[in-house]
Amino acid sequence: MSETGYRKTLTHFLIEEQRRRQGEGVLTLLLADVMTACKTISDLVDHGELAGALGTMGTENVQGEVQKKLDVQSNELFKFCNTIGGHLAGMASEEEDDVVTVPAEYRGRYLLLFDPLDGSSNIDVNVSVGSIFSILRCPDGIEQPCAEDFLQPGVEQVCAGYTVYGPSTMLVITTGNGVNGFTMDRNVGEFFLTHPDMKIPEETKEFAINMSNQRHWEAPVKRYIDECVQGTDGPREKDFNMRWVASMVADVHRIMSRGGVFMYPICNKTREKGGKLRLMYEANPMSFIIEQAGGMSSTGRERIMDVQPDELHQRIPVILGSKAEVERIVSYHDEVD
Ligand code: AHM
Ligand code: MG
Repeated sequence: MSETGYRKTLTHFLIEEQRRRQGEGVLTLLLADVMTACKTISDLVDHGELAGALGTMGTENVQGEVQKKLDVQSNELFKFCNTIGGHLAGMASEEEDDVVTVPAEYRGRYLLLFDPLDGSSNIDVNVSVGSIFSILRCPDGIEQPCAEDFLQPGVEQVCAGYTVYGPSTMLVITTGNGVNGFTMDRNVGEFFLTHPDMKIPEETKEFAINMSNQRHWEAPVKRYIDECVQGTDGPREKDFNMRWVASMVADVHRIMSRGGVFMYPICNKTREKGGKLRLMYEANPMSFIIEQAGGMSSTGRERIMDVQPDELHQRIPVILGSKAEVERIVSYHDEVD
């Protein structure tokens, strides 16, 4: 907060970041468009059934998942808000089979990837959901990007962020210079800096995993969770707590705030598909944020942001959160591999 008692707006924060980078302001303007999409989705989520936003569409997305009305509306909003700004060469969405093209007259130099409404199984029960996005540079000399142009490892991300539509709507963002959190003032319609320079607490007593998959897990994950559950009677010599919202954005946001580890590991149920969560729309942007906040993100066997993607909708095992915990889980994998 400033001496006057006023908080910095997201726009002012981004302009300061742009000066630091000596950028031209393109990313700042692009993010303003992304924020318009997020603010509008926040409003839809707020109104729920009043906005006719709940329920299913009766359609399936490219992943073969039943689409909720809000999945479809959020996807349309992201595309609409980000097409004519002139900053994007193309978009890719978890809800779309192929790359979303940007008409030639509007084409810019960045690529935007997004999961417009993550955790959509929670929409109809009025539990937190979120949006996740990742920004890459369009490779030089590409007029109209195709899927291959998006297949860049997470280390190439220019920016990543998520918006959690919870009791309050919060945006958490990184441009590679730490992580900052903003809370939306619904009356003013603006995000204000409320959580500067977020760092993941190192000390933790919490884990987040879907325990119903326990019988399908691999030995290293079984061992880690088993040791946590043993509490003061086991090798960790402390009691752990478990939380699972089943909205990655909400679960990761809790870990950003309180520390801990979030896992959707490879298991017998997800092995055929390569994992449950999507590399380009979920794992990479969240990994960028987690690493920038001092945490760690791994498949259990390699750093997620180093993975060279093979396809746009690729799935991947995810283990992220407080560094020492993730290191421990990776070491358990090393011991058996
Ligand atoms: P979605 O993008 O279709 O909403 O699916 C991703 C979500 C994540 O937010 C969450 O961590 C996970 O799926 C929950 O999976 P499960 O229902 O198996 O617990
Ligand atoms: Mg998702």
